[in-house]
Amino acid sequence: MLNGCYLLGGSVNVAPDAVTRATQGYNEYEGEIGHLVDGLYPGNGPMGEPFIWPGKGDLTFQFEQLQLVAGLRLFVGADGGIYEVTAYQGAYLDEEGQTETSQARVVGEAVNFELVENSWVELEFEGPVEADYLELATEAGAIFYEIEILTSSD
Ligand SMILES: [Ca+2]
Repeated sequence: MLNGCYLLGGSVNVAPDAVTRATQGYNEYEGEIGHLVDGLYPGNGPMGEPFIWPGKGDLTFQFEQLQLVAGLRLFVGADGGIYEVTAYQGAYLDEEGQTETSQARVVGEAVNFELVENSWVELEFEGPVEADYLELATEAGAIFYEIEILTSSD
């Protein structure tokens, strides 16, 4: 279902360019969002610090302009889970810290059910989509070390 072939070839990580936020409210987290884009994760040298949701949560990524996004990959820790990403045009994080989608259009969705641990997990749209807002959701607790948002190089 998720072969990830084109994600690995010639794509560019734009996660450091995005405004990355966790939704607010009942989704408490531990660690810092900056840990997700510092380039450090287990296996590439220095261990890196995790970003942890004890319960569940949503992360959002906002771009100033539309980006052609192929998908997203996560380096997850010792807590395999199910991850879902939705790509929007026109969504934003409102003052309550929730994704506001009433004026938005969904342009892509991807889910990963592999439940792997201590590994990269890929979420790939059916094809690259033009999006200015991504929301990554988990249904349970999660440990993330790094997130890359991959553009299509074509
Ligand atoms: Ca990291």
